[in-house]
Amino acid sequence: MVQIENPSDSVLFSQRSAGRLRCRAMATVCQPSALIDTDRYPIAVGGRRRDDAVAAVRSALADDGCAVLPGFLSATGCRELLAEAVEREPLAFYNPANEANVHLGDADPSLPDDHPRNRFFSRTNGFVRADEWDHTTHARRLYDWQPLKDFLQDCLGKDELHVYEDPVSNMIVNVQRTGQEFNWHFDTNEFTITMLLQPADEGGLFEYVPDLRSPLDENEAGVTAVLNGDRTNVRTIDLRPGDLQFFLGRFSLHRVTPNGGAATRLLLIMSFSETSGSVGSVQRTRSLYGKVTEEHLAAAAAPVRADALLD
Ligand SMILES: O=C(O)CCC(=O)C(=O)O
Repeated sequence: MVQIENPSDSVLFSQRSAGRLRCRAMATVCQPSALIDTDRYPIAVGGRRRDDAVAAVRSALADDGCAVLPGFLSATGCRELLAEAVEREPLAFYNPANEANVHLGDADPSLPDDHPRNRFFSRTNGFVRADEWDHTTHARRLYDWQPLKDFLQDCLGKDELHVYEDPVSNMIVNVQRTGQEFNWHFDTNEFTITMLLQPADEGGLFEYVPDLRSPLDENEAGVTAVLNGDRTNVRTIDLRPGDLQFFLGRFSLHRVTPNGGAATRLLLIMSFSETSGSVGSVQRTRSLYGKVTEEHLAAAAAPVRADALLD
């Protein structure tokens, strides 16, 4: 049942339950706040519980580059965001190459064969692109909701936070069907915000190695050790549906282990940026999402980057 908070907010939307289309009807989309468990996380109002959540995230991020607010989404949020993801899951793009290096980029034949850049591992997950979510969807309305952005900005301790302007990848769903995996890699963004919508029955775990590289050092030896199976600093998180995860993926190597169960793992990823106007590189965007736009081609001529790290 869709919760109605503001009758003036009527839009057309499609509703699905457990993967089956129920109806397409004139309905009222709930307010973004109804997608969040605001009793537990009253993010739109000041006060101690909001301050405590902000402090908990900051402390966890400073400790190891990852923080989780369990049960951030309400039951309505879990249901509606999952329904939208299930509806779009068949549209996910899978790169036929099926393998990638830690930069999700090209090999470099001028480097040795055992350099991380030249080591390719299975990457079989897919992504539902941002342009599959129009402004009427619950996910897009939540992404654009100012109180969420303000809360995330406070949690991340940033002076400014902008919605990532990449029209192909700013809000996506990572799709991992049975047997699919996402190899060890770094992100282009300093931080990533995720919400698990549907876990794998088995496997599909998020693993990471905190702070493995820094803005001034790719730490190729450390990356090579992890690729060779060194698990000394590997941490594993078993996320639950509705959890909100903050993750400093530009510096922490991370992966999602193979999905060993029958259920498709679905994870909503929202990207934000400290600078306005940044978009992904042409190579990475094409490889991950299967398409680039005029914005990507224009940005390639004048890139906006905070550091000189490879992607
Ligand atoms: O699916 C996940 O938990 C993480 C996805 C991820 O690593 C990424 O999008 O960079």
